[in-house]
Amino acid sequence: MDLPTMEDSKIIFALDVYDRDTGIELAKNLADQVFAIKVNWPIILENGIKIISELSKYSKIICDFKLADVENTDKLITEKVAQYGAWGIISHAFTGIKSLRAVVKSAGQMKVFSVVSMSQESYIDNVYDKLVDDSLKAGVFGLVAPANRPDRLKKIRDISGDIKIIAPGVGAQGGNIISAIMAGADYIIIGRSIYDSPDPIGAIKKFNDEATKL
Ligand code: O7M
Repeated sequence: MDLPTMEDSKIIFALDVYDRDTGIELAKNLADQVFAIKVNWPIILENGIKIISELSKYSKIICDFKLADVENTDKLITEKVAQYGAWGIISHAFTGIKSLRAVVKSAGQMKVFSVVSMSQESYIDNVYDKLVDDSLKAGVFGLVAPANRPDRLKKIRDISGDIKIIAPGVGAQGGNIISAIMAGADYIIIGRSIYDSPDPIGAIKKFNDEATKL
């Protein structure tokens, strides 16, 4: 089935809601304005993993489970997620190359993204270059790096070649879409500024307009 997803949008919508009906409604209405939809634990904990298959009818779904365990556990989780039709899965990188390789190997058709730096200060700030290196060696499809820390994002772009970078932190966390794209982000992850807006479609359209001005 052809998904209505807009291939030239630079927005990945972070669907951080609990409620199934709200989530489905947002996915249906926004799918043709976004590159993909990212789901995190809130909607899974409330509704179970089958919600991934339901949401996949409307858009490419990236499962942001920030895997951070030993290789066998990461493998078990990744294989399970792959059964529900997700387009992508997100892993932490700080657990090391063994775990990252296990995720890549068990992901099947899913694209793997690894977190190499966060939108708030964290202990991985000191090792982002090693995390990029391990991620590239493990063969991930893309990296997660902060849109609201453009200097950091630029450093990550500079050592990452042309691998895809998806970047959270625009809007509610203070980041700006234009500086993030200029610093090297391919896609911008946005949640609250869209789903908390009285007009989520209008909010996404504004972000799309901003992004395509460049
Ligand atoms: O726009 P927001 O702040 O409402 O949502 C941002 C989303 O990006 C939300 O789903 C977070 O879990 C996620 N995120 C961060 O905010 N910071 C990070 O460092 C990493 C992520 C993320 O997406 O990791 C994969």
